[in-house]
Amino acid sequence: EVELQEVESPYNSKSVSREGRLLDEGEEASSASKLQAWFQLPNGEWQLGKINKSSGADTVLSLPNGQVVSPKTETLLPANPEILDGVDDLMQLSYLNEPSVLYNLQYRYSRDMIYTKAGPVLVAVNPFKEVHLYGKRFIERYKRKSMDSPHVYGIADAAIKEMLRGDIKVEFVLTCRIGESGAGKTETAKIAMQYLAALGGGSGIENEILQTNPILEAFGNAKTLRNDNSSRFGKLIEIHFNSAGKISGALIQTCKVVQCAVGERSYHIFYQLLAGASLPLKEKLNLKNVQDYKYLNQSTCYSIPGIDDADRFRSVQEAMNVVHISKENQDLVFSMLAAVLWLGNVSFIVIDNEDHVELVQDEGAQTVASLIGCDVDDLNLALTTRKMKVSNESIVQKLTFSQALDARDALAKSLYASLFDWLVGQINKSLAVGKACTGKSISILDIYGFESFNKNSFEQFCINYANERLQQHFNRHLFKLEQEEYVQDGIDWTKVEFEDNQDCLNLFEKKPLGLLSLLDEESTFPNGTDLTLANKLKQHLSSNSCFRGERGKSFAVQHYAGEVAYDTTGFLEKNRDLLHMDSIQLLSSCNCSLPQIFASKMLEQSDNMPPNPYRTTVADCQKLSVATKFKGQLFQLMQRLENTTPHFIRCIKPNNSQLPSIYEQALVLQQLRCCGVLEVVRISRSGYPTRMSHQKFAKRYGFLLLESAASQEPLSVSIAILQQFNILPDMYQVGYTKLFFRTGQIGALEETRNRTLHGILRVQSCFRGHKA
Ligand code: AOV
Ligand code: MG
Repeated sequence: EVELQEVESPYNSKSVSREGRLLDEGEEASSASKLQAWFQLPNGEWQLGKINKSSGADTVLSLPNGQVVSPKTETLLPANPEILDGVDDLMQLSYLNEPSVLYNLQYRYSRDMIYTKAGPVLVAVNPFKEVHLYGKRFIERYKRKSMDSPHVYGIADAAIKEMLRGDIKVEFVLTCRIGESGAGKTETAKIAMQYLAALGGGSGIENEILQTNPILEAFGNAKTLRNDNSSRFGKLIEIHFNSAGKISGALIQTCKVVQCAVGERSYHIFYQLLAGASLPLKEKLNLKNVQDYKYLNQSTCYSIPGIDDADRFRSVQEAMNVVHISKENQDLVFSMLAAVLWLGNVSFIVIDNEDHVELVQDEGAQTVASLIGCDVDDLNLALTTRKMKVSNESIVQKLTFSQALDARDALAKSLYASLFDWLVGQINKSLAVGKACTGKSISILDIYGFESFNKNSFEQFCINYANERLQQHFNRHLFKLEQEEYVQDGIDWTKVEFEDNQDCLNLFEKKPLGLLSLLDEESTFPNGTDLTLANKLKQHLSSNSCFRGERGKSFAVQHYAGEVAYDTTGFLEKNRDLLHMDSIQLLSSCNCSLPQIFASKMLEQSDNMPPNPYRTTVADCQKLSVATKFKGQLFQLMQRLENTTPHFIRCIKPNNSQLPSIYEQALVLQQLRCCGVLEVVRISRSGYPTRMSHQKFAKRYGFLLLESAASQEPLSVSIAILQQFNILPDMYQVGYTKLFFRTGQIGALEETRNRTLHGILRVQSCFRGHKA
């Protein structure tokens, strides 16, 4: 058990009140022990100043650059004494104001101590450079407990121990605000996996688990403006252990909503394939240069500095071998990738004055047909016509130019999405836990965090909804855990209420008048448009305090992390995600196994659909809307989270340039606020953050007693100390095993103890001097 020791400065109890009164009126700080305070510059940055003089309303302080300022005292915030610089746990800070927290993280960051505890949460600040904190040597130290500074390894170790003790599932949750994406969630998840693999390894399956990373990253990550390796999917990996604590298997669940944006590099695997395919493979797939593919040449970015795509391709192939994806299947995977690329080059010509089109039977169309195993004519029919049933009669409707382009892009997208799901399925088969399942597992969740851009669309809408759900999970657990300890130790405790985001969740989920229901309803109306959707939302939801209608097609939601304005442009189309029955039928008629498998999966999904009024009817194929499907996946994920003991790691991005050693206060602060780190610490502290067992307390302070206690029982001694020092009853609680103190209470005791010890030492040394 970790005891939270509070280090207190002698000043705290007297000179600096919590309200920010820095000195007693008229008092001057002695030059030897100048008090410090936070002074805010006009640009918002906080600077640590030394107080020269304070006369109540005004304070004179000197800034680090020598400048002397005299602001109103009330504009200053108290700073922690130097002895608290860079503490391991923010809980130990006497003053938990924002500049103090920022300073503490920065102090550590500049010394490559990128991990800091915030009570029960681990904060990780992205170093954007190699830090020497990982690998065998460090794993060994955390395993032997010879090192205990905050670290992912430490959390992973606690999780393993916890799991082995009982048969609970343990969970890591790696979340952060990724409006500034690139905070380090995926890297952190890999570091945690490294530790689990090292401790639970032996059978070789740990290597298979580690090798899933390069595969999933190649197919699911892309370079974006914010992160060269941005995850475009959410992932939960459940690692199972046998009763001896060794890894027995794993299960991966993914949750996908984000599409690569035009103008950014697409998924890594396309570039890797083009750069790294062997000559025979290139020939077989008719591969050209990156510039030759429309889906890739919309962006000017073809490479990532410092990354060799060809080299990465070989790593992906090796990883596929490790997870037992056969050579034949690997070839099929690459064929599907090439088919997607070539689909982008498929074009149409208008054949009549009604804008109806026909496929251009060029190299693009022919290559697609041969890669997926169908006739070019069938491809033409699937992309340029639509079979419809009108009162039991089949009719064929010709598509217009733009409808045909949409059909083509939808086919490419669903081929790629199916391929990704199929790969995850293959990996899961290979890592299957099987009969040896003991129920002991540790899961790692690496999901996209809260996003807020200048323009927010359907993707952000889904991502932020997911984050509301996760935030609720975070709140419930942290505040529950903390309070459980009080209850266990039998202290009198009135529950602390915490910031609840239930209202926002209701705004999304309420039926029939919530954001998701209304979106689905509008998606089923043939005449629904983004504007009618926006109007409908405004009409029904304006009374909700988390909702605000905006001009035109926009609306805003008050999220836990701040208000986000969404533009409904494209919402209906993205939510309907039209893949026509004609395309599915085309895939099932292909003489290539993967398209057939994909098609039957799609049909299965539409067959297994529960009765749901919010279905979109597309030709003959009924599909769940994207938002409803996403909600379903999210609920499954949350259900699994609910049955676990979570450990949270919050990743923070210190700058937007992906550069080391740059710490932007405002950016960090924004993220700390969004992910509620300060609240967690604050709530933890509003309780009784300092805890000491009766024994320890009696031993530490017992010698200060003027009159010996009634009994030598630690509890009696403790009570006698509390009485002698006049500690007010509402400042502490006596538990069955421990004493619980509010912040700031141990300070005075420590001061007396130090003074007394100091005095004793002086007397002793005098005494020794005499003897000599
Ligand atoms: P993300 O997962 O949080 O973004 P990543 O984990 O991909 O962010 O991290 C982004 C980059 O930061 C990595 O590619 C590394 O260069 C660097 N980095 C992160 N953590 C470390 C570390 N511990 N040591 C060294 N470098 C690190 V996104 O997936 O975009 O939200 O959707
Ligand atoms: Mg990531």
